[in-house]
Amino acid sequence: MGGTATGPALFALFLLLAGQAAAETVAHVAINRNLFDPARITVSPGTVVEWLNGEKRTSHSVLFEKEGLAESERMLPGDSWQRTFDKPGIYEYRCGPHPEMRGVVEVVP
Ligand SMILES: [Cu+2]
Repeated sequence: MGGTATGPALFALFLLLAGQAAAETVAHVAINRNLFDPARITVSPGTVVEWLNGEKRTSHSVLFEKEGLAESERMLPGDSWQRTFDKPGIYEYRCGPHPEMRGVVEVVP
């Protein structure tokens, strides 16, 4: 009987670890009327930020210009784009085609 408990115990451990991996936090930023909403968002390290273009016609992007990163793909209405933020810091961004559209992601431990 001694060996039979190992399987269930390992399975329980697997479920625990799988549950932790699935507990990824996603924060949402909407894009409407040529604005990021909210324009400033504060998240914990490891958070996935998802931008969703809620416009009817206008396409937008997310560009972290100061970091020298490539512009996101253009988001057509209904499209979304994600970035995971692992390190604490202040990440300013703007929209590629609309430089006046600005936002900030603040990552705080
Ligand atoms: Cu835009």
